[in-house]
Amino acid sequence: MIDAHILPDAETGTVPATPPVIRREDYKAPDWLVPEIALDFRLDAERTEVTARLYVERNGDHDRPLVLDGEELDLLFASVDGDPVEVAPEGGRLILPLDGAKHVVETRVAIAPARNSQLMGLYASGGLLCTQCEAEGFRRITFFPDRPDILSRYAVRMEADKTLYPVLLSNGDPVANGEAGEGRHWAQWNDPFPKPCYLFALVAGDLACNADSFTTMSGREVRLGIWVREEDLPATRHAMAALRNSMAWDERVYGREYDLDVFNIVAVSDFNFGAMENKGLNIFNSRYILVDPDTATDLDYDAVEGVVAHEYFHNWSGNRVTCRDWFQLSLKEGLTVYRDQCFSADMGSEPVKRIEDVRLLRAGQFPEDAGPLAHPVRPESYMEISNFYTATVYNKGAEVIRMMAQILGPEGFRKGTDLYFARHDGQAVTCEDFVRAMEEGGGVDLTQFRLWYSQAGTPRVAATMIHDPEHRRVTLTLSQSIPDTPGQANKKPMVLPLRTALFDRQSGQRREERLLMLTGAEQSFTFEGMTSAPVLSINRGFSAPVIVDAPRTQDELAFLSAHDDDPFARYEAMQQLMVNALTEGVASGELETGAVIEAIRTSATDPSLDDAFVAEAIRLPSEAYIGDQMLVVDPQGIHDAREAMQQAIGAALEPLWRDLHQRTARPAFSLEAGDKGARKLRNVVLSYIAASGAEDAAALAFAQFDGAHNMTERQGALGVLANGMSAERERALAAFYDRYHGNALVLDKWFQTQALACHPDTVEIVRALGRHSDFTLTNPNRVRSLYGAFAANQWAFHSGGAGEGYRLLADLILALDPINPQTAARMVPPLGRWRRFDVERGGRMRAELERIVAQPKLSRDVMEQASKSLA
Ligand code: 0A1
Ligand code: ZN
Repeated sequence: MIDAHILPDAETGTVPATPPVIRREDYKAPDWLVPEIALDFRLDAERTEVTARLYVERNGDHDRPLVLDGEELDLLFASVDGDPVEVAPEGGRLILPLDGAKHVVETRVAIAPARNSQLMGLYASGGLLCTQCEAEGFRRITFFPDRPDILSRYAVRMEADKTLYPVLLSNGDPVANGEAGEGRHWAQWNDPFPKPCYLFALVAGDLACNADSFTTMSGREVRLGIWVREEDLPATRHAMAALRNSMAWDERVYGREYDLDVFNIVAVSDFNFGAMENKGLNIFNSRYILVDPDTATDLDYDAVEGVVAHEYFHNWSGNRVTCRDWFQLSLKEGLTVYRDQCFSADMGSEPVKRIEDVRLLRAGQFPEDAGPLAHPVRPESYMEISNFYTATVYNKGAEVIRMMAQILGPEGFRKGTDLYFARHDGQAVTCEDFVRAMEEGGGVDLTQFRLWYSQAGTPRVAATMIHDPEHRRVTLTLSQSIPDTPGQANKKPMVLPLRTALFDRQSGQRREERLLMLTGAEQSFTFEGMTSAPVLSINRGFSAPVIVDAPRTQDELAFLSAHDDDPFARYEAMQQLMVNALTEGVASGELETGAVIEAIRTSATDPSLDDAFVAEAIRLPSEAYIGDQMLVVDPQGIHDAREAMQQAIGAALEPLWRDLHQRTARPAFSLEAGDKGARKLRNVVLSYIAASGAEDAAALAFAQFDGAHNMTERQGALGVLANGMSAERERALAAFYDRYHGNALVLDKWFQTQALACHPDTVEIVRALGRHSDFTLTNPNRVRSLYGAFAANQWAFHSGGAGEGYRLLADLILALDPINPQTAARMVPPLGRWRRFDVERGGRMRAELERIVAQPKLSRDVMEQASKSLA
């Protein structure tokens, strides 16, 4: 069958230069509904036959045919109401004129899972057969109207070789199984909940199960299973605990109970994204399930907890209430990310979680919102929906929900979500439906707030403060502006909830905290009873996802970094202090280090702060973040300034670092919060010792590497060594490889650490690693661990005078595109940032994008990203 991501033009048979654009405003309700579907799989990696019986019903009064989507399907047979029909797919789709109101349409197709390198539809991964259908993968399994507003009840029968595939799983509840002769067996699964086809899933393989159970709030017993290779069973314990905690949390916080008798999770090695919330059968990238102290860092443990929760929470926010069309993706993703963020905050440290989430937003979403791929949380159009699983839809979408929760308050927000779930259970709905439920449940008017869904770009807030000693009054004037983004100019002022407080400089006391609602282009707020000019603490807790320009001296920022009682604001003051020193250092060539060193000393010696927070507070902002604050990014200048700052901090406070390095050592591993915090701080401290230039630094790092009883400290030390040029660097990398090369997830870390290194030869090292016998284009984790990390390494990626880094990435994109277009497309945005760099670098980046779009058989995925990046 034709390859639908390069769909030939129906008239000419040529590949269109740019793929067609799908628009939100063109949404039409489906012509035909499919309330029931029966699927029968004869599974085989080389050739699987799929028989689908669709019970279709005409939707409304019309005479349009039934149109079934299909992609790379070999049609073997079709019938309508039992009568065979002669029909050939047109542009991949099957078009069937039907007379009556209800019909039974049956098709049989053949597909080839073993040759499915896109990892969409039914594919083979490490001896397993598994599926990925979101967003439009179901059409690669069978002919079906592949859109999320068609909800069907699924009955699934699978038959497969009993030795190769002893375990057969699908959505819903298992109802029967048996022998099929000739060494084959079968299983039947029925899912009583109508669902869109993107939530369909099937897994067949030789899997072992970590089995547990959970009693729901109404007393129902749910069987839980995490299915992995036998040898990986011990590494599923943390995921199981996270699942049980998520189930209890969703009952307690949102009143949401699980609804089936079984809940299964399967871990697979080859997966395009993180995980997938298929009804009752979540499928995970194994990196978000398998953790043990020897192979996983604390960040990995936290990611497992967060992603398990995320997928579980989708059972309500996504599955029971789903999306009408893909423009509404943030309806389920923004809400579910917000839910998983709150869950993780409850399981660990709320301030540290908030800092991590904001760092992620600033690293991934702010640049997206400021570049050629900027789009609203609810996009208006797309060429390939896979390209819209973005930081904007997910993370900015979560910030939008967080702001609503803040405006409504906890009770109002809960009333809003209760109303949303009750009103729309079993429906496919829109972001607008969600906002309306919030308005009604919370009793607020969100008319202007809706702009958060439609206007792209990160709002900027400028603050000025005037103190009038005579009237003991402070006037805070705030103005907002929203930058133009592709296709959007002259934007309207938005609703910006800004938690703000004023601090008395003398006493160190907080005078007042208010939630200021900035809704106009400019507004003034007054604070009475202020005898002296206070220090402004604004956007506390990062209450709005905006950039604030508030003129505060380094001295005031140092004051806030030591005295603000909002932990996020305290962290933020420190970051701003560091950013100011670094950007001024880049501009003037003279780095002022004193204020930063003193502020770091204050935080690092403050006994009231926990280690995890201190680790966040004292870390320098990344090179990329510093670049984001500049008009034109100067990768070399930033690198030099940051290294010099790191060195100055390392040297000035060396005794403190050595003391902390010892104090944070632990005799044994535990996941207890204090121990996790100690490990986090220990790694930051080690990097300062290394930066100090101390002679024994490499030896100390190697000792940490070699003696570590956990991966957090081992990888932390490896990262520190990888940045340098010591003999220990090579020894550690070789030892790490020898010890872990049999474990794919840890080997990813070996690739990633080298690609992230601040080392003058990183481009060459990455090029060589791309040819390493353990490197493969067919595994997305491996590709991301090498090239994704490299493109995020600002200094290395932009260093080569002739644009070597850009060429390396573009070569990768072109080589990967025919194998896995989704993963290839996700590598394009770093090149699309060309406007942020000097003319020479920008020109070279553009040239690579032009080389990409000139490629004759480009996928729709890469074509969209590369052509938009050039515009
Ligand atoms: N809905 C999933 C993300 C996801 C989307 C597409 C995929 O296809 C390759 C896979 C996963 C989530 O939010 O977790
Ligand atoms: Zn999700």
